[in-house]
Order: sequence, then structure tokens, then C-alpha cells
Amino acid sequence: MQISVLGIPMDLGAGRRGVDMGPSALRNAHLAARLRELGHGVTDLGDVDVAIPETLDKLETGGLVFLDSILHACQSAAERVAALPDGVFPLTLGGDHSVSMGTVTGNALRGKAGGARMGLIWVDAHTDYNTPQSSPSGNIHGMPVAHLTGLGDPHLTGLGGGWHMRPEDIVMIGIRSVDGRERDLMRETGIKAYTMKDVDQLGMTRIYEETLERLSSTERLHVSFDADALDPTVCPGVGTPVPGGLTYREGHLLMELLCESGRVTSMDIVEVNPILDTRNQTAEVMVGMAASLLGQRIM
Ligand code: B3U
Ligand code: MN
Ligand code: MN
Repeated sequence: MQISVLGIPMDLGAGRRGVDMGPSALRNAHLAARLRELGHGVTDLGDVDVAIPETLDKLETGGLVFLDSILHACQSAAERVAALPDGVFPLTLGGDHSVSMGTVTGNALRGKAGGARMGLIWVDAHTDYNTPQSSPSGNIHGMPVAHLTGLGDPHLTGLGGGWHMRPEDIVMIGIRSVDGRERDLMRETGIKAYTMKDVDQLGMTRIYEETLERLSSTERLHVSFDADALDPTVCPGVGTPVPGGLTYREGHLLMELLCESGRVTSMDIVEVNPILDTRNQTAEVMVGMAASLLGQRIM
């Protein structure tokens, strides 16, 4: 397979600095070499241009912090991904999770004017389903899924030119932190979320099987993997660590099973924060997750 790597070095949507260095940390953790060892062709497309926060007024137009610059970076990411030829696997590197408004949109629009029916597997401690109205923090990285389904700020929901995710085509795994009004919105839309309680009770294999069944009428699958889904002992380099996360093996098992499904056509790795990390451990773990999704086998 041909894999195209694209970085979106943006931390404008997060509450603390540092995830803008995520793409560098992942490249330093030998991302391309690991994927080439698996027999893939890897092209690194470099990074999308992202504004430097120190050069900006904190409040740009629209009332949301850095809205204009986030919108611009997501638009560029969407265009770059959508322009990739069919058959190429886009591996997009954040950046905070607001980058996925661009990458998911770009992947859905790829090869299909008007947008494909794409399933979205959101691996995260958080549901990222706040709107500007419901968000307690105002940070846009807590809002991407809401905007992908058409809820929230009209500039951000307009990214796909009218294309939106159907809530029934989204499955979240690893959830253990949801805000009050965000929970109400999640209930109203009916997005399926597997919490850590579900992971403990059902096990990852059953969750995987139910997820694939649920997304069986979609054309292809996108995996958006937030490093904070994994336990902070495994991935300490994240801005909003939440105890009680996925184990190293649960993360790998999910990626290995998704690989076997043959249905995943794109992936994001987001929220890797080298400033908060221990010797690049989080980037190394996340490169391993990508390798498992892309075919690495123990035997
Ligand atoms: N739900 C909180 C916290 C949060 C969401 N995503 C991350 N943190 N990484 C919020 O700010 O919306
Ligand atoms: Mn997230
Ligand atoms: Mn998260």
C-alpha cells in the first residue's frame, strides 16, 4: 500500500501548548521507517501551514479562541487529503484533535463529490462532542465531533461544503470523561460510545465486532486515535490525561482487529504532546499503534 503522511502542527484548539510538536515527535519515533518495514511505500507530504499563536490576537472573529486560524488549517488539511489519489492511505498527524474536522472531511470527500458514507471510529478518553455553547473550556479540540455532525459554529460545520457525518456512522471507544451538557447532546444524537466500563465488561474483541457490525453499511472506515485514549501510564505526553484508560494491549488489539477487517482507509494520530512526555514515549507508542493498524504482526 501507498501511505501519505501529512502533519498538521496545530495546538490552537487545545488548552495548553505543545501538541503542535506532535508531527515532529512522531517522525522522530521512526514512523516512516516502521511502515516501510511492513512493505508499504511511504511519502511524507510535510506539514500544513498553521498560524503561530504568538502572532495572533487570542480572540479572533467569531467569539471562539483562534477560530479563524483553526478553520484555515482544517480547510487546508481537508483539501490536501481530498486531493490524494484513490488507493493511497492518508496518515494524518496532529496537532490537537480539532485537526480531525479537516482530515475526516477531506477523507470523506476523497474520490467522491458530495462525500462518501464513511464510518468514523473515534478512539479517545473524551467524546469531543461539545459545541461552543456547551463547552466549559471553550477549547475547540473538545468540539470536533459535534461540528462533523453539523452542530455548532457555522464556519466550522461548513468545512465539508454541506457534507456531514451521520451520527449512526460514528463509534467512540475508550470514553471516560464527558461534560454535563456534552452528555445531553450525545444522548440526543445517539452516537454509540463504548466507555471504559464497556471495555472492562465486554472486552475489546466484542466491542470491535459490534463496531464493525454497526458500521457495516458505510463504504469505508476512518480511525481517529487520540493518544489520551490510552492510559496515562502508557501515554503520559498528552494535555488532558484521564486515569483508567486503554492498556497498551487493548490499543494494539483494536488496531490489529481493524487491520484484519481490511475496511480502514485512513487514520489520524492526535494530541501527542512532547513537552509533557517522557523521552518521546507517547510518540513511540502511537507509531506502534499505526504499525498495528497497517499490518504489523507478532508472527
Ligand atoms: N471535555 C473537555 C476536555 C477535553 C476534551 N478534549 C480534550 N479535553 N482533549 C473540553 O474542554 O471540552
Ligand atoms: Mn480528542
Ligand atoms: Mn481526548
